[in-house]
Formats: sequence, structure tokens, C-alpha cells
Amino acid sequence: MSSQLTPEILSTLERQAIEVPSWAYGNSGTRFKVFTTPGTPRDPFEKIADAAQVHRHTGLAPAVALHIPWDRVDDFGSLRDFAVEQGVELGTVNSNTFQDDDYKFGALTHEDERIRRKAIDHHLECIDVMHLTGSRDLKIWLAEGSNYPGQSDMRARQDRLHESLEAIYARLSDDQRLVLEYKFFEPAFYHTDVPDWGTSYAQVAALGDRAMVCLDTGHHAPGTNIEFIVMQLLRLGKLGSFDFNSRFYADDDLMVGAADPFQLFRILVEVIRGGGLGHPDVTFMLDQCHNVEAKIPGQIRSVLNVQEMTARALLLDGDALAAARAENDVLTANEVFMDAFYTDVRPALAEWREARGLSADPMGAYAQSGYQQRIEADRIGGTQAGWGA
Ligand code: AOS
Ligand code: ZN
Ligand code: ZN
Repeated sequence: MSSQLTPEILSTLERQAIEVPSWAYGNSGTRFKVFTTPGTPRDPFEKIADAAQVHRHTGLAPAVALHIPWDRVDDFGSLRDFAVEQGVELGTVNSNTFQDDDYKFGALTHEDERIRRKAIDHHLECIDVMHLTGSRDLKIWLAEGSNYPGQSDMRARQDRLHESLEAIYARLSDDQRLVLEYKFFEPAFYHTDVPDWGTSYAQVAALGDRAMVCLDTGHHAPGTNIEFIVMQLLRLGKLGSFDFNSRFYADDDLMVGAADPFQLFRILVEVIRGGGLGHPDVTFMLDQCHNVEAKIPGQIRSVLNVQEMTARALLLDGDALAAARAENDVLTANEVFMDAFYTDVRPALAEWREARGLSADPMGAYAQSGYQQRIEADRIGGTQAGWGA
């Protein structure tokens, strides 16, 4: 293979697996409008079928993350069997405590014991689902916080959060994990109960080894050095998963690698440095919504973006970098770093794909496959599943 990608790099790439989110295939939008897309899935089975297309054309996306209640079905065993038939497996189960009137002032942190109990029970239901789907991870993102100074006792809420998480954690089996996602604002605007990696870390560290932090790349203030957080969490053995996406302003949930490929590269350099690439502890997930672009191709493009930046990060010349650092040769160190980033690996990856029986051009192959035309014709009528449906 005529490329800069060594056999070692190629075999590392071979093991790359990215979980795609079921909600990426449903309709989504902003607070202003949800646009519908022809061919949108009408139920969780159709979401899985669409997700399987991404894997079929890229070989990169063998698992689909679920969301409860959006993906609740009568028989999770048959959803699991269907996924296997389609060539994928069911992955992380995401809980939802943000769409119920009861949760207006909190869920796991709520002052009212009844509401906390309800939120805990929802998570126990998610764990039951995980047993049926074969999922390892329960991902918790909390929409809790307050909008005005004085509104809430932030400290008491941390204590209640700990107690609630403890009750959930206690229900996990030995091979299951809890990952706690942080987000600096939205929907609460003054304080958020899990706003940053430090809070997430403190909460999961108090639970035990099978509780880890989930890092969503869109959940930081502009200018945050996310790769530093990646480094630190890996160093502490607490990076459980990524929610990849990209953002220009807030939690935009755009395609990963679209807004700032260099940031994605820098993150992947630290993942590799910290031993997180291909490590079972660190799940790569996408958390994206495709509001105006086609959904399946949007997901195909996204996993390819992750692969491309991973390949570039693997090209980083560690020896040259170490030598420059030892000499405090700032400019050479930076040049070595940028050389890897600027290397175009697309032709090499296309060649490699072909060698593995995949199309050199997965976007083109999907467009040619006729799948999109088929779902647009077949799925007319019925209720389209959406973000929140
Ligand atoms: C919300 O902002 C988060 O990124 C979550 O990961 C959320 O669980 C996901 O968007 C699906 O609900
Ligand atoms: Zn997320
Ligand atoms: Zn988010």
C-alpha cells in the first residue's frame, strides 16, 4: 500500500469502533422548528436499520446507542436480535430525566423525595433494559440546575445527587458501568448540577471503579482546552466515554470534525498518548443531530472524520517530538505536531478501505446503493420518530 500509513497504524485503525446514536436518525431541530426529512424512521427498528447502513459502508460503527424512553419497545430481545441481523449491536443506554413535568426543578437532585425516587426508578428501568440489550454502559446526562442566584441550595443538591447516583450504581451488575456526562449550561443557565469534568469526576469517584466520566466535546465554554481534560481523565483512569460532535457556539451537536478538525486532532493525540485508543474503557460515541443535512450520510461523514483525524494523530512522530521537547525547541516541536495534522490521509484510507472489501468512497457508495430512495418510498405515512418522540 503506497501510503504513509504503516502496517502498525493500519492495524490500530482496524480496531476503531464508534457508537452511533439512535436519535441521530430521527428528526430533530432547534427550539424554533423541527424539519422533517423524507424517509425518517418510524420506530426504533428502523433507526437501527439506518444505523447499520453506516457500519455497512464504513466498517467503523458496529454499535448503536439507545435512548429511553425514545427507543422503548415491547420486546428488547427482538430489537437486539434485529440489530444482530443487521450487523450491529446495541450499545450505551441513555436515560432521560428532562422531558417530564415532574422534573421542572430537578430529578436526581430534586428536593422532593418522591420525584428523586421516580428519577432513580427510571434509571433502574434503564439497567433492566441493558440486561435485555446486552449493553454495558448506562449514560446519565442531567438537565438539572437553577436559573437564578438564590433559587437553589447548590450544596444540598450535590449531596442528593450523590445519594441518588449511589442507589443507581448499586443496581449495576459487575460487568456494567455508569458514565456521568457534564455540561456547563443549558437548559439551566445560572448553575448546573454537573457542569464540569471536576464535578463529574468527584461524583463518580465517590461511587467506585465502574463509574466513569463522559466527555461531550460540545459541552465546554469556547476556548476550553478540551485535550487537557482528556489527558487528565485518562491519567486518572476515569475517562469512560466520548460524546463526539462539533460546535461553533454552544451545544450545537453538529458533525464531529466539521467545525474544528484541528481540535479533534488534538483530542485524539491525547487519547493515543493516554492509551485510550481501542481501549475497552473508553467508548467513542457520537452525540449529534442532523437538522438540515441528510441523516445517514451525515453519520457516515462523521465516523469518517473521526477515522481521518485518528490516522493523522497516529502519524505524529513521537521520537522527533520527544527530541525537540528535550531541547526545548518550541518551534520544531510545534512543526512536528503540525506536520502530522496537515498530512492528507484520505487517499491512503480510501485505498485501505478497498483492500478490506469496502468502497473507497462510502458517501458515494451509500448514494448509489438505492437505500435512501427505498426508505423514502417505504416510510411514507406513520409517525416519524424524532428527537424526543
Ligand atoms: C445533552 O446535551 C447531552 O449531550 C446528552 O448526551 C443527551 O443525553 C443526548 O443529547 C441525548 O439525549
Ligand atoms: Zn452528549
Ligand atoms: Zn449535549
